[in-house]
Amino acid sequence: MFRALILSFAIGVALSVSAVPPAAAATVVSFTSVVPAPVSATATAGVTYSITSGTTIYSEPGSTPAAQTAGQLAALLRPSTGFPLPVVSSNPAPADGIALLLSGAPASVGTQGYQLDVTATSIVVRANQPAGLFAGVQTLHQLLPVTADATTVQAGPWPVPGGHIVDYPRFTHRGAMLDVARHFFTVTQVERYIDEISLYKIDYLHLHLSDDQGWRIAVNSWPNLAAYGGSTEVGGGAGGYYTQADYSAIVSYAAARFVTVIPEIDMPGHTNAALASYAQLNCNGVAPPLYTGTNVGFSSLCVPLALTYTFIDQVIGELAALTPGPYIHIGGDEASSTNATDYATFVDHVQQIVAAHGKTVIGWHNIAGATLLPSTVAQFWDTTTSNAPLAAAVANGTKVIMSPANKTYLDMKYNHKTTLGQNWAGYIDVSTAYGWNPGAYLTGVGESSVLGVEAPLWTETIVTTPNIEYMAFPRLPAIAELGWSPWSTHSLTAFNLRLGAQGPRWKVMGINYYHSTQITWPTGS
Ligand code: IFG
Repeated sequence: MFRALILSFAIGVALSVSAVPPAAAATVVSFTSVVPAPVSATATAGVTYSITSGTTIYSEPGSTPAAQTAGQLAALLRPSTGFPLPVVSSNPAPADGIALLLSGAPASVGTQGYQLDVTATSIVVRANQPAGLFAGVQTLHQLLPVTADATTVQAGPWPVPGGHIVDYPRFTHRGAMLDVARHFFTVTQVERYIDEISLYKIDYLHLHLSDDQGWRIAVNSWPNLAAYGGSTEVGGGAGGYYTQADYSAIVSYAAARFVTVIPEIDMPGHTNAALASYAQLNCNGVAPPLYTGTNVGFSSLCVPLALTYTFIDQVIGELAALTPGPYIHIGGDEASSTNATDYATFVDHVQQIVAAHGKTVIGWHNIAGATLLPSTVAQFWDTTTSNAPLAAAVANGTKVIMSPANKTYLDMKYNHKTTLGQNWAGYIDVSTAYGWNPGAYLTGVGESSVLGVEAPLWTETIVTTPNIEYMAFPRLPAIAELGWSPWSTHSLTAFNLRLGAQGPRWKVMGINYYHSTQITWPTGS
C-alpha cells in the first residue's frame, strides 16, 4: 500500500511539472528533421549527448556576440531543464559541454554557415563569424527535445542526437516582411515574430512602416506623421506607431538574432497617411481624410512639389540614422495615381536622396520603370514568371529579391476555407510555397542576379499575433528553406516530413500554426 502511494505521488509530481507525458520529453529528435535542410548532415547511430545539470555552455573567448548567442541558448534551456547551465568563456573549452567556437570551421561555410558536431561527450558549433554560430545554434535548437521550449521545468532526460553537420546558405538574403501599417503591431509582437523567423535562419526583417492607412514611425521633423497619420488603421482601430526608441529596440532585438531590419517608406503611392497629416504635401494644398479601407492605388505624393523632396530627405535622414542595416526600402508599388513620367522622375530623385544618406535602395520591382542606381535592388512581387523591364535592369546589373505573390505572400489564403487573408494571387498551401526555384523562376533573372527570397505578410485582414502565426506557419519555413538550402536537397516529400516534425515544437512554443492537410502532423502536435 505504502509503495503504491509513493509511486502514485511520484507519477503525479512528474505529470504536474510536465506539459507532456515524460516519455515525450525523452524523445530524441531525428537528426535529419532540421528546417532548412542543411548542406550535409550525417547522423552517428546510437550516439546522443545528454544535457545534464553538469553541462557548461562555453563561448569563444573575447567574442561578445558569441557570448550573447550562448546566453540565448542558456535562457532557452534553463527554464525547461531546471539546470544551471553556466555560460563561460575561457581557454581551453571544457571537455564536457556545449561549445560555440570561432575557430576550426571549414572555409566553405563562409560568414553565415557553421559546423555542428554532437558526440556522447560534447556539442561543438564552429563558425567563421558569430552569425554562423547563431545559425548553428538554431539547428541545435531544433535537435533538442521539443519540451526544451517549455517555460516551466519538464521531466528529462535531454538527449541530443549525435552527428556531424556542415551547413551554409544558398542565398544571403532570406527575408520576412511584416506590414505594420494596415494593422499596427507592438514592439513585443514584432519581437515574438523575430524569435520565430530567426529559428528558421531568416536574416532580414522588412517592416512596411507606412501606407494609406497608417504611418508607424515617429519622425521628429514631421511629428504629425505618427501623431495623426498613425492614429488609425484598417477597420478604424486605434492604430499606433513606434517611437524612435521603440524602433531602435526592435533593431537591437533583431540584431541580437542576426536579423537585419529593412524599413520601408512606401512612395509615391500608398501615401494617404502622410498626405492626410500635412496639407502642404498635397498638390492642391488640401489634406485628404484618414483612410481605414483596403483599396490601393488612389494616393500619390506631389511629384512636381519641391517640398516633397525636403520631406523625403528629412524622413529618410532620420530613418537612416536609426537603421544600422544597409537598406532603405522606398516601396514604389501600385502608383496608379502617378503618371509614368512623374513616377520615373520621382524614383530617380528618391534614389539619390537615399544614397546621400549612405543607404542602398530596395524597391518593389515596379521601380524598374525608372533609371536604377547600380546598387539599387528590385523586389519582385508579381504573379508572372517574366517581367521585361526587370529583366532589362537585371541585364544592366540590378539584383533581385524574389517575392512572387503567388508563392510567397503569406496573406494569401491556404484554400477556399481559410477565413483570414486574401486570394487575389491564388491559394498558397505548403506545396505551392515550396514548389518553385528562386534561382530559375524569372525569365532573364538567373541565380547570380538573385540575392534571395522574402515572404511578405500584408495585414489588411491580420490583426493579432495568432493571426500572424496562422498565416506564417507552416509556409514561412518553406520560403526559409528555399533561401537557405541547396537546390539539390529540394524534395517536397522530404520537406513535408521535416516540416511535420516541427509541429510538436510549435505546439510547445504556443505558435498558432495552420495544420495543413498536406502535412502529416505527429499526434498531439
Ligand atoms: N499588393 C500591395 C500591398 C498589399 C498586397 C496584399 C504589394 C507590393 C497587395 N503591394 O504587394 O500593399 O495590399 O496582398
